[in-house]
Amino acid sequence: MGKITYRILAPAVGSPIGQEGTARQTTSTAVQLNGSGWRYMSMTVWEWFEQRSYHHRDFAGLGEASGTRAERPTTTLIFPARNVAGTIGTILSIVEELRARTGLPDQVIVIDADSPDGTADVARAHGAEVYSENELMLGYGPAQGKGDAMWRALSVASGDIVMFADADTIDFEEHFVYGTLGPLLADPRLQFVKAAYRRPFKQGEEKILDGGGRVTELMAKPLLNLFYPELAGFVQPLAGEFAARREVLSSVPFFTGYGVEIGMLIDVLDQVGLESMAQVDLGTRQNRHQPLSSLTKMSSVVLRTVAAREDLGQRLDGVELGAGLDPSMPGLWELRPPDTYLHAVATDEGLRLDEQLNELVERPPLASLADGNALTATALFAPEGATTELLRGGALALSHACTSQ
Ligand SMILES: Nc1nc2c(ncn2[C@@H]2O[C@H](COP(=O)(O)OP(=O)(O)O)[C@@H](O)[C@H]2O)c(=O)[nH]1
Ligand SMILES: [Mg+2]
Repeated sequence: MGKITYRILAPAVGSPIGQEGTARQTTSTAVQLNGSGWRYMSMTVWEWFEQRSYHHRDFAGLGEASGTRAERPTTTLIFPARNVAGTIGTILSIVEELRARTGLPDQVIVIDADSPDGTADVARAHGAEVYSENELMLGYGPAQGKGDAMWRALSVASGDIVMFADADTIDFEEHFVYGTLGPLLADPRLQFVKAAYRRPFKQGEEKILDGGGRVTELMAKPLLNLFYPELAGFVQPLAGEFAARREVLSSVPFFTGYGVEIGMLIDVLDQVGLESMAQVDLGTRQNRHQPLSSLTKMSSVVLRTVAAREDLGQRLDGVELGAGLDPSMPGLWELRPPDTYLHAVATDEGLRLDEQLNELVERPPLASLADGNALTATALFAPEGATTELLRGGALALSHACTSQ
């Protein structure tokens, strides 16, 4: 398990969906072996990229006011929000303007992390349906990060199509909404659409055009190339802006923290196949940057999410690695429990080893719950008791930091 074999079987049969352009002559239908067995692909990554990449301009008609509203599936837009009082108001105003003019989206939800900066009040003042992430799916206890908030919000989403979007976007525009929903509204065969965009990196006045998205470039894309090459055509595989039919979102599990995006991409691929997935170019998106010290943790979560899907966790749990070793010697996880991320840093006060609890938790598909508040969360690599303290003869000071991400 986990080992990938990639074989070419037969000519491709993928059919273009409303996209112009010449399909590149290249490798054809392939089959892939991964943790869940052989998987058939009806199109290659090149064909997918050609045929399933849209531009928001393709759907500009959705942004135009129309007296007679066409019959179409209903839509919900969900914003996970933690301390975004500075951006959520503007974003919601833009969405409301679009909604008043076009009826899109039908429902706007803000799922707030009980943010101390007053995010919920700002969102309410702008007419959104606001929930505390800790008040939904109460049986699961306090929410554990972005993915958990998204999963809980899905339980109150009424749209046939549900879209998520980050709420820390500085340059949000209405085409983010109709552009992402557009392919799903236009073609009933599509099930899932991910946003694509350029990500500038901005520090003070300095702006580097494609300097953002560091976790995406340095962790997610290399991982997908290695383990899920079908998904290598996604320009922003970790984008928080994506939409899917509600049944699809309800049929996949959600990782609770920052593993949610990559985990969902993998699980949706498994559910609906590459030909039912698409991406849409939204132009440029500028968001709030996190410090490198946070991105290293985020990268670790992305890596462990893929490892979980590839069943690498079991191989890393020490059983295989420890096989044949002297049982009186400390096991691997006595040195480093799988839920901890050890981050060694140099500081003005000397070298420091930070230990972070990084629990990888998966929420079950909503559709699998008879009662929305059932209590069956699955903890992967569950930690055993408190984290271990490591002191190296006083040379390294140990500091503990627990985060849910
Ligand atoms: N409700 C909720 N929202 C969160 C949480 N963590 C992040 N978010 C929101 O999710 C979106 C993306 O998160 P962010 O930290 O910016 O991730 P990044 O853009 O991938 O670096 C933003 O709107 C955040 O405010 C959380 O724990 N709970
Ligand atoms: Mg962000």
